[in-house]
Amino acid sequence: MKNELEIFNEIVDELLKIEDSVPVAKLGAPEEMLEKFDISVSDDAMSDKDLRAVLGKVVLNTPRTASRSFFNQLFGGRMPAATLGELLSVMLNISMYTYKVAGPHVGIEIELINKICQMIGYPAEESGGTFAPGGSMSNFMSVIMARDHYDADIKLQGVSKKLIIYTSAEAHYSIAKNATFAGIGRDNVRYLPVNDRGQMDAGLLEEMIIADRENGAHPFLINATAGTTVLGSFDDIETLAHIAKKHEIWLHVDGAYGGSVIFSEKHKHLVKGLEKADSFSINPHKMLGTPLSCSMIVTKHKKQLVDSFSQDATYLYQGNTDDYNLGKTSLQCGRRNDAFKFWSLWKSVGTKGLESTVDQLYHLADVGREYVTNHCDYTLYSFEESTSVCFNYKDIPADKICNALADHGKLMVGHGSFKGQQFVRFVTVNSRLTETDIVRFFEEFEKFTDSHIF
Ligand code: ABU
Repeated sequence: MKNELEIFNEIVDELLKIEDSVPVAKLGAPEEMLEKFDISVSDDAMSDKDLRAVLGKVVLNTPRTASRSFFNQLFGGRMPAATLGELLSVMLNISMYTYKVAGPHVGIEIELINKICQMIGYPAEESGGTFAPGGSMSNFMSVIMARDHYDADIKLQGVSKKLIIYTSAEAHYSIAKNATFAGIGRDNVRYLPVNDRGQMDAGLLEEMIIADRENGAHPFLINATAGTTVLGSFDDIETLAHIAKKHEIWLHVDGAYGGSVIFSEKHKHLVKGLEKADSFSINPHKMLGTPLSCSMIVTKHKKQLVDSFSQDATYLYQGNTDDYNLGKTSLQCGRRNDAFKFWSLWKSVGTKGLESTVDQLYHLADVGREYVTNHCDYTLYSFEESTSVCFNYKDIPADKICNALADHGKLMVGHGSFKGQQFVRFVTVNSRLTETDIVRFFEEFEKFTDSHIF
């Protein structure tokens, strides 16, 4: 590996330099880009020199998500200690299903799960969780647990009832996909309207549940969102928990984007009532700067997690109690180690450091919102207590500006829409940025937009 590690260091050195000097890689059209490299794999081996050249070229032409000009998706930046943990995980190449092959990493994963459960106020003895390959799959696990909790026979017999999921019109798109995967059907997801701030209108929820029951359907899951993908809005968990309890329906809180507020004294009120939810998902790869993917789901019904996901396999589970064989509560069989990088970060900065990260992201969003409200060419569409700053500039269509910015290698920022209004969605999820970077974004944005015809 010595040679490969040298190549790694050389390429990473180049990457770090170029991230600073040219923060956005000019992509061009896919066909054009793919012609730049010899992408094909062939029968013959390649020399180390040629391999190094092609690897370097690919890396340097890849979108620079850790740069100071990337505001495009709900992740970004590179927390050093988390990256170190990830690199070591790659070297170790373990699979998280058994203690026998994962050793201390089993304890590390359990520690993180227990800590999150404790922070949100789940009872220690009955709670549990796992790492899933992304927020969509964490949400999927909540659907399966809720479904099996409603009717344990489904695990053996399959779905034969019209089961109903309730969520808001602003919920993540995985809810629809997961309804298909779980045998529920996309037509059986009820999308509740949202208020002007993007929060689920819980007033209609009870009526819908009662009507569905009267029509012979089976409401089994309410999916709340803590941080919607566009506005970053938080549903009112307390109210939803009350309805869920009254009607004996599983409540899941999708905190993939905003769930990290649990680390912040200042912002955790946004998930008030979270301890009453049956399950909760959180993506440290979003607000906490941990490399993709790092997603966790925790539940206060560990028994349900085991019932829904355990399956014996004598060729795999050989020795040690199931408490240490994490494959008994996971979605997949072979499972990469997503815990170590988050643990490495947490160890390095402490809970207080993670709190500072969350507070810094909200502060950067305040700086962005303030800029927008103080400059008359802008219209603001998002609200405080969100790390998404949604705006339009001089009424120019947001998609046109965002695409042109990327095509010209200037800035990476995306667009979204809410209630039919399209806008730029600028997200502050890279905590290594400063106020200066936020102001610089707007200045570059204006300079570019004003010098182009849209
Ligand atoms: N869950 C991924 C959302 C991606 C985005 O809105 O940027």
